[in-house]
Amino acid sequence: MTPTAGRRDTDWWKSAVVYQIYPRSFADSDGDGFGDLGGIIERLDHLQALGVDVVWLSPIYRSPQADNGYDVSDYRDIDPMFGTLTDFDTLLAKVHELGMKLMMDLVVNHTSDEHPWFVESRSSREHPKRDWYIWRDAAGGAEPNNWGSFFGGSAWEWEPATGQYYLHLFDRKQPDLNWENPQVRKAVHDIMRWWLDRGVDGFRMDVINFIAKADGLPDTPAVPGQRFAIAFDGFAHGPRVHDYLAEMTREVFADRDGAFLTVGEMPGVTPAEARHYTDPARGEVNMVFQFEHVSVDHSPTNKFDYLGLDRLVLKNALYRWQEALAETGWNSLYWGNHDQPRVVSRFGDDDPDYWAASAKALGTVLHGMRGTPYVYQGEELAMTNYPFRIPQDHQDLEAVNYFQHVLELGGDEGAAQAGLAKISRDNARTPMQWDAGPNAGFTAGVPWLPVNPNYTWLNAAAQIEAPDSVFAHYRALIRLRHELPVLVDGDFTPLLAQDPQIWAYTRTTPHRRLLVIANCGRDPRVVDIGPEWTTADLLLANLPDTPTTSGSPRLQLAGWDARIYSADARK
Ligand code: TEU
Repeated sequence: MTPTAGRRDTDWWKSAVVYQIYPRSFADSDGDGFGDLGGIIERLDHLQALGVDVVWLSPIYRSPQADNGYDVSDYRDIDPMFGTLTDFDTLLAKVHELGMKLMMDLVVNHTSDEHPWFVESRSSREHPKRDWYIWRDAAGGAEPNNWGSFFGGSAWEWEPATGQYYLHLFDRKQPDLNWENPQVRKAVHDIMRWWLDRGVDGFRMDVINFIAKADGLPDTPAVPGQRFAIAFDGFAHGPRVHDYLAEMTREVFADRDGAFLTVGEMPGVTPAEARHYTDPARGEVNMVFQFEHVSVDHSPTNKFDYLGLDRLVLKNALYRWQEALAETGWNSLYWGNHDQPRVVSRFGDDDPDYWAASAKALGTVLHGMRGTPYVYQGEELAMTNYPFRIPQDHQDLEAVNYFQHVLELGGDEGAAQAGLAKISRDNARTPMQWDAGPNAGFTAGVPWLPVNPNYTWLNAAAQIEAPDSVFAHYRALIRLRHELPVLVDGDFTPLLAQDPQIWAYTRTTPHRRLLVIANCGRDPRVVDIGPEWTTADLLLANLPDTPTTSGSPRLQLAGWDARIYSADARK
């Protein structure tokens, strides 16, 4: 929690580690089966023990919960499921007391259809708020264009009462706001200021690269066999998105003292665009969440079509971003979140023999890179995917809609079920596993989503004190980031770039050089790392009995062996 010495206040987030809480699944204090703010307050010691700097809360605003809170009906209140504004103030004060910061999730590409703005907007074509959303006439008796919703079907919903369609890139209960209307932008700035006045330290902005739609809302190229297609060319990085973000910075942050963090979630963002978004001179956001490395194992047009993992593609996706933002901009580093399957099951090896080592190895290669690392709740324990048996085990609307769609089309149910089990967002949303007691210590009631049955041995209580646990390894990685400026500022240089199994790279400043190396596979490997590392110190290893210095230019790496070596750069 001590920012790296000498760092300017304004970019404190470069040496920070962020922990994401999905409140619904973190800890339940009142026994209703849903996590809540009281539960988070009771578990802050866990975050303190881990040593993270920032807590990011997935949405806790008042919401009908069609998309678990990513459908907001009141931006200035807490959903009763999570508690009250008073609970929020208590939580914020405690987070600050412990020396951490708190980042809110800002969901403003769309609102809930139950938000008063939309209720007014849909009430008549003449209402002043009509233009706050995106309404269009039918085109030849059908949808205005061929844009598909991320959650299946058309992105347009017909409103018989006023005879027009409205746009929703996500669920029909999540209508898109019209950012071209300056009143909409001002309303968003007001919300942000309201939360900053309350004391929050920043915002993670949901799909913020979707807020500016292409002029005229043109059709997107058709995908064979599909009536509707995801129209990235029509809504991602639209004409005025950079203006809107720069305006937001000016309006919300410019005249405010303090150190804030802004992160833009940006599906489909390219490195070149990310350089623009995160160039400090442009004043847009501090960093973005890119999606390249979490898209490598499924079809680009159907995320439930699992294609298998090519480790070289995965590695090079992340390396490419390291190199692209080396001079300008800043990376966020993440393996998982509430939308992605569990990383140890997805990119690691959740067989009991390799589960811990692979989770630690993945943590090592991610936390060794240049950027701000994010830890998604339970990742520090190496929580795994859920053993789904039947399609009805999934609650997420994305999964439910998808299976329904496959049934309607008479598609391959078995393949759909297998894809859901691997990729469904519910994998990451099962309750946090605190201990081996009933419901893993998550709730005294009935959990809203079943606890993963492996909680009997995979839980926080079993790991916090154990010196060789995954938790202990993550704690060590976080401590290193705080202690070593080279992890924050050092240049990144890949080694063995064409080797799919070995992840190796150096980080260098004029004073120090680090070697991060991991064998991401079960087979042992011997790797030549060059004579300059023979006298290096071993800083961190994930397997017992790793030699304290490398000693030889050839490293013998066991399956999922991961190490960080350090050397004086002047020697
Ligand atoms: O996600 C945006 C997004 O594009 C995907 O990651 C999404 O989760 C979906 O899987 C696409 O197939 C953000 C939120 O993180 C997500 O939870 C919300 O459902 C979504 O926006 C809408 O607010």
